[in-house]
Amino acid sequence: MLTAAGSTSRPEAAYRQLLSLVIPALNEEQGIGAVIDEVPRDALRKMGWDVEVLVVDGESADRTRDIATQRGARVIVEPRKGYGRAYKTGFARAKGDVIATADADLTYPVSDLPQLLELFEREKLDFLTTDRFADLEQGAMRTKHRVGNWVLSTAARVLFMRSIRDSQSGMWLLRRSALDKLVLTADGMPFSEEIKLEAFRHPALRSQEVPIRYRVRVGEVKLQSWDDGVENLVFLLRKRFGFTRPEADG
Ligand SMILES: Nc1nc2c(ncn2[C@@H]2O[C@H](COP(=O)(O)OP(=O)(O)OP(=O)(O)O)[C@@H](O)[C@H]2O)c(=O)[nH]1
Ligand SMILES: [Mg+2]
Repeated sequence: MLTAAGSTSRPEAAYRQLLSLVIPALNEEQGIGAVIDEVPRDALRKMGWDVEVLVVDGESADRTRDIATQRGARVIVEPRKGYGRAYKTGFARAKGDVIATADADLTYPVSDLPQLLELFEREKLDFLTTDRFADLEQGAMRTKHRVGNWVLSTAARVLFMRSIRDSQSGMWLLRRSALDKLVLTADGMPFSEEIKLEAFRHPALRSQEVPIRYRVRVGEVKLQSWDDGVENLVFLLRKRFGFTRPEADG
């Protein structure tokens, strides 16, 4: 439509899109409020994006759910354990055209969502993942975790021949239309590497990894370095050599 002045005017509502930020949370009362507050809603709104925040709570025993609700998030309770399980449930309930993810522990730069989304749209990506090694705040990743992440990322690169530097990063952007093309079987921590490998090796999807700042965690560490590391490695091998089967969904 042309205005009297001759410039193009857009009826705003017709061009608005929805971004869903999905956050899995298990006993994260120290971080969840600040993560939700960090969402740069005004900057995103100016870019034409509304935001819904979905917190997928694993029956936290602390105030996580209350705090998230008070901050305006939609809270979904998922009693079935697991990081991947939480994401599968969150993705199924998210309404956005694009889905973004982050932990509830303040490690990921949620305030950078406008820049990440701008790049995502400019490059017409279907999936964007982030590389935490590019800018690690001091103390953000203990040596043990850094070595483990390096081993897992290298194994993923070698086994799948994809140039992913950080196979364990938990901040992604995903176009809803790409979701159906990804075979996501993992219920636990391996979900993180699985979603990247699925996206990067799909011939019809455009995927990219971009550097981010990774910050020191608030709240209690849940990761069991050794158990989770081994589970991730076994998962990689099984996925590479064809032994994974989709776990019950719903
Ligand atoms: N709903 C749900 N959330 C979970 C579960 N396990 C972990 N989470 C959440 O998933 C996110 C990632 O888990 P983290 O413990 O931070 O794992 P990590 O980032 O690899 O490890 P850190 O370096 O300690 O942060 C956090 O927001 C957790 O609260 C679960 O079983 N259910
Ligand atoms: Mg974390």
